[in-house]
Amino acid sequence: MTADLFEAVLDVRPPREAMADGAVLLRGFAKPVEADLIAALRAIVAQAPFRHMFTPGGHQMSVAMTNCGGAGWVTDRNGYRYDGADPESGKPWPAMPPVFCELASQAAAQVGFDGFAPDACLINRYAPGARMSLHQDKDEQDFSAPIVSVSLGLPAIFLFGGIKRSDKPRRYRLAHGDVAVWGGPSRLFFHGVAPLAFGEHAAMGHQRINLTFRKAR
Ligand code: MD3
Ligand code: FE
Repeated sequence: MTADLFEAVLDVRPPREAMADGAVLLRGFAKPVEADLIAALRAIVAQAPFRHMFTPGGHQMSVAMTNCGGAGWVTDRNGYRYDGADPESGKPWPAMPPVFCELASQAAAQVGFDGFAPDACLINRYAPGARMSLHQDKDEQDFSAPIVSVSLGLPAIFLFGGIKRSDKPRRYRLAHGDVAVWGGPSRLFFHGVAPLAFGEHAAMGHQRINLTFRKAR
């Protein structure tokens, strides 16, 4: 408790933390471009609004999603897939803004994945109570490319398991501006997000947004 209070006041957490082999958390890495990210996000959502997709099992997701880039991740009664077009509009997903692509590529390079050029950016919106159950990201063609995630708005508890579903997840707090890179052996690790706690963030309000950059094709 006292240690947590000191950490909150002094912000003594290290800027870079290894979570697993190939998985690195870069705290605050997106802060220098946060205003540009938020402006670009607004423009994307005006073209391709957030929606609650259905899983193949028929459940509606608590997380609302949209995409930008050449390939967008979608789920419906037919399954999970990448689609070049937004099924709601029939139009291509909005282009990936240069500030998104450059941030993802620079974060990957920090961790030793040079030349990361994502073609997909899934944008997840969590309202309080929204969660993502434990899963693997395996709808992509090439698992040698890492995944980069950028957290904005309210903090979340990220659950990071192992290669087996039964591996006990460790918990990491992901806050506004944090960027994580998941490559190498950790690329196929199970992971999820605990139900979002209520709160208010100065720039983002009552929500958490996560940008997940992937090489899908
Ligand atoms: C670890 N999103 O969209 S991003 C997802 O915060 C997803 O919205 C979460 O999991 C979110 O699929 C977590 C962090 C993340 C993304 C992919 C990973 C962590 C990962 C792939 C392998 C291991
Ligand atoms: Fe995932």
